[in-house]
Amino acid sequence: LPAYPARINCAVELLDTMVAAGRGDAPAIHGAHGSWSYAMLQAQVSRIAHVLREDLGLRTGNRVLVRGANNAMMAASILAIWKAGLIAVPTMPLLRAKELHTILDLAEVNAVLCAGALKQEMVLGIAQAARPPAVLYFDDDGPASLEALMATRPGNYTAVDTAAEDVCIIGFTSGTTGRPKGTMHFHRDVMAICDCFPRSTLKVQADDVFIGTPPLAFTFGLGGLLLFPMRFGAATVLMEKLSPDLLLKAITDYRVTICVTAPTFYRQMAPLAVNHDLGSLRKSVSAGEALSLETRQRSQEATGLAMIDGIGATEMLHIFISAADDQIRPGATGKPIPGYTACVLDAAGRQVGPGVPGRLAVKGPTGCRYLADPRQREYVVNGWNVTGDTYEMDHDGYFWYRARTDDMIISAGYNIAGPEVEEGLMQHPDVAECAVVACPDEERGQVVMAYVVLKQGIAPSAEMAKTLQDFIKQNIAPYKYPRKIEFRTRLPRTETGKLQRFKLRLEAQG
Ligand code: 3SK
Repeated sequence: LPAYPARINCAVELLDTMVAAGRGDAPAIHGAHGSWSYAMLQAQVSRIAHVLREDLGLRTGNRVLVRGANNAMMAASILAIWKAGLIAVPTMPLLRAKELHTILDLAEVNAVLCAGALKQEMVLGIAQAARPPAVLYFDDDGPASLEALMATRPGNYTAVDTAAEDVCIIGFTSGTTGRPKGTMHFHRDVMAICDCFPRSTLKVQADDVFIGTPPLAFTFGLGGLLLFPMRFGAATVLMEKLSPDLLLKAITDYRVTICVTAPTFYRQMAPLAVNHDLGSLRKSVSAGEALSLETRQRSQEATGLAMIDGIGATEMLHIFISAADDQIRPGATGKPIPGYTACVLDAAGRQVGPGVPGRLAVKGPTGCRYLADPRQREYVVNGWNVTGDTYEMDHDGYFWYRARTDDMIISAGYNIAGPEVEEGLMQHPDVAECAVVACPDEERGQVVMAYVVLKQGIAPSAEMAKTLQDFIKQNIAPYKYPRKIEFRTRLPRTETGKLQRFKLRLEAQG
């Protein structure tokens, strides 16, 4: 890993240096806004940076919540926030007002850049915020849109001089309890993830073209679909609308070489692959949830490519264990990528040897820094970042996924905190009690399963289940809704009344 200077701005490193190095005319982003070269992207980023500092009056270190589907304006907004010396707080497009206002308050957000299509929930979220921030909408034709202000600003901007250890991003994770945690990362952390996995394992080249599904608001997508290609002067296809067929078609249309998505999407794409020309594809990266042997095999049959599995965490910013090419051992996630070390810990925090399952712990150039959250002490112990995953290491140093250690449900690559869905269900007037656990699912890896006790006099029915599902979709991000609901007359509890969630987890596993 290069030693970064004490003062760097990652937008300069990723964008301005590429243009200065002669890649100005090379394509940077393809998608809904057409194709933007590196020089076009640089000009748009500069205009947004002017708007942030001069129209919104933001000052170095201020926080900007940014929100939109994957496209060039969303990417330019994040880069502009960095170039202007501000801190990006990306949020998932599907979040609802309740989740947005929590993030606005926790991160003490000063301003918001939001896609026009997501205005409704944003307005509601801002209305509930303790200190409502200024907001500008993009991909919006209103007279006060971000684009209208950008049109009045020049396409060059001298980046704010930032320290390598200034925070540039606060990535939110819903945590196991549903109480969101902000993870803070420095400019040098952004550079470090670009110089680790994509350099050593993925081996990105300047003529690569990336595509994939994770939102730019999730650090998996931000790195895999924007920062990694930019670090190498490569191109990315950012898709606002996603379906397996659309993605496969785009692979053909843009001659894509690297696909980055979660196992669920690979499973959906596999049977459709025969209808598409995937001859340009060189690599497929799978992360965000555990990759089963079956999915690896099905995908390999469909594309002819050995999948590059990986595990990352918002706390670590990106992937820290992976394997590619002849290093792949099907079933294992891989080995710590150069720069990182990993081990397995027992319940007392002691390292255990090969073949013994325990908590996966990792250290390296990036690490967990929660924003004002006491859970920091649980995540970082003796210098190790202790993840929520149970792993086993083998004698060759490969790491094998075993299970989630906590209440997190990973469905189609989305992290969903069971307790948050429980809280949502409890808001419904007909629900007396409930418990939410993961249920294994062939298609999505896991799905959210709710065991619900209805209030006296309310009859369980398919309509009632549908009502509860719709209720959750309206109140929290729709991808969190319980796809399975089972009505019970009571839930298993200890003598002291503590819910025995583990019993339900076992039941859900069949
Ligand atoms: O494995 C994950 O879930 C992940 C999380 C954050 C960033 C990157 C990855 C792969």
